[in-house]
Amino acid sequence: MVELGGNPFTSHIFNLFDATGDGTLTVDEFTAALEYFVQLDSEEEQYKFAFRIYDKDRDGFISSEELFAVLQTLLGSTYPDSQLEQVVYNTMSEFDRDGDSKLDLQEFKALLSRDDLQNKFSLNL
Ligand SMILES: [Ca+2]
Ligand SMILES: [Ca+2]
Repeated sequence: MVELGGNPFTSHIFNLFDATGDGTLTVDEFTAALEYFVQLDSEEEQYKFAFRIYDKDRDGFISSEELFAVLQTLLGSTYPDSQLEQVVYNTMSEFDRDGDSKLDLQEFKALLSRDDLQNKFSLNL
């Protein structure tokens, strides 16, 4: 049983993953969600699915705050906020190609296409 805190990201991810709707996320539900993700037909579908998880206000962009929120949920128990902020900063510096301080789907794809980052971002799911 995975218990997550009461922040907005939590309810968002519950809506996506909490099959029983009981407000908690079982390991089975989490595994099922990940299997669904892996089995999505095309790479394009996988990217869009992942993008939806990060883009919690659904404005079509991943902001620094949204990226940080995901990292904190996934890695917050392992790494201090200061380190996660550094990851967000480095990520934005490298992948925000048009300089609007947000990642669009194309920029996000470039991010996920990097093998080392893919491991970093998905390892602890
Ligand atoms: Ca957004
Ligand atoms: Ca951008």
